[in-house]
Amino acid sequence: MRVPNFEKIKQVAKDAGLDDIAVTGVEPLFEARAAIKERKHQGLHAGMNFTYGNPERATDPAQLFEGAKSILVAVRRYKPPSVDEPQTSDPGTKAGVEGPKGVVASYVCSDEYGKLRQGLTTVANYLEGFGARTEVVMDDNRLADRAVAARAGLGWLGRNTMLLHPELGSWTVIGSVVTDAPIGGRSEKTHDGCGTCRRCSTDCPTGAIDEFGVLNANKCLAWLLQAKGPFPRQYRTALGDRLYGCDDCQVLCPINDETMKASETISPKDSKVDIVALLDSADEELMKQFGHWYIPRRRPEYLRRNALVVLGNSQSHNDLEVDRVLANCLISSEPLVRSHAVWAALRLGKEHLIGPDVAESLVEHDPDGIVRAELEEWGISLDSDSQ
Ligand code: B12
Ligand code: SF4
Ligand code: SF4
Repeated sequence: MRVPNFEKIKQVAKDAGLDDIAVTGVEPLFEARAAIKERKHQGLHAGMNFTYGNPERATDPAQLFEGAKSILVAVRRYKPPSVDEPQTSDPGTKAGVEGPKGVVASYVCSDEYGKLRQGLTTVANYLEGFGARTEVVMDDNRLADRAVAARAGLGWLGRNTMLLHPELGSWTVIGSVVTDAPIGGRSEKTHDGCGTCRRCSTDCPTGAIDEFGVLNANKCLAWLLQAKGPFPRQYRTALGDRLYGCDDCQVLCPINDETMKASETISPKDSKVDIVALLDSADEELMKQFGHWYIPRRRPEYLRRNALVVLGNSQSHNDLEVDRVLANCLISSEPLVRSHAVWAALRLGKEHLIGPDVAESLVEHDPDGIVRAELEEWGISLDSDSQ
């Protein structure tokens, strides 16, 4: 096999829209393996699968295929949210004028992973032109992307666990091309640049980051929005207006200050979702619009669950449209939707939507008792004949 030159690969990657690329070997990522196992052991993974499913494999790139020798790791930057326009602090809107909005994290506002995959595939095709075997790997269970990127020298792993690239910051997605071509040009690891800063730990809305580089997914809003079951009551207020993903530990990170000032930012039209329209949409329409998100069990009621928490946090006390969608959600056939509608209605002070007659019908077809439990949290208990 002719060996491709790394400088030429860099040019191919740049032309394919990748912002930086570096090379490393396929040796196991022992530190990452220990970290993943430790998180799992402590239950900090909140039952997630991903790299936690098989930590040995996710940290042993040589297992990707026999003869794999090098990994080209690339980052692609995406637009951060606008700093001028608060994304998460003011879920309320002028009642009846605009209606409440839910905020979507920047990385899902456009198809960033699709563009990353395209760029990586171009690099892979280039290598294949030399007779090399390749495998594109990104954001799946087979490889710990941040660990391999850090080893390749693309940045350091910050306290918030993000890969912090010295020039691009953390507004990047990461992917790799694993190949049997022996590619030279390995870089040094980037030194830690967090120093004494602790901002992501102190300012995370739920306190999900405690020790350096340790995230407790049981508290992380980005995970809770994707997790099954009722949204944990103790984090509903902290959710604010986030509908999908959370960008706080990137927005507040000083390493990102320059990139946030310099870059073009996400337009609110791409990052804000109309909550009333979402709750009005039929299942099919919801999946058509948001089906590319990670939605538990691919069930649209999880989108409604998240939207109802956002709605409860909004200031829409006097919006008749809000009353209308809440009343519809209170008669949903899904207990998950009804229980979150109870929370939203009562948090907005709309007790009139839940009279005694409504409360009794709410707990019909509630096999897990989640609607009843929600009512009880608000001091509304039902006598035994309504069970
Ligand atoms: C599971 C997962 C999640 C989970 C858990 C995240 C977590 N921190 O564990 C949830 C759903 C919460 C999540 C959220 C987000 N995610 Co995510 N996620 C993943 C996934 C699939 C696996 C991550 C993983 O292996 N976690 C296990 C832990 C143990 O590993 P780690 O987080 O990488 O932690 C490393 C460091 O902390 C370090 N470490 C551990 N201990 C110590 C101690 C010290 C002292 C030091 C220095 C380092 C250190 O070693 C660990 C192993 O590499 C990856 C894709 C992939 N296949 O790798 C994407 C990935 C990490 N996610 C990504 C993104 C964009 C996000 C969000 C920003 C999305 C959003 N806006 O909502 C948030 C960010 C939240 C956060 N602070 O992490 C990007 C990150 C890009 C980048 N530049 O870093 C990835 C790489 C996807 C991709 N291919 O681009 N994610
Ligand atoms: S994504 Fe949000 S909730 Fe999760 S650790 Fe970062 S700031 Fe905290
Ligand atoms: S906020 Fe501070 S401690 Fe957290 S990742 Fe950024 S620089 Fe590091």
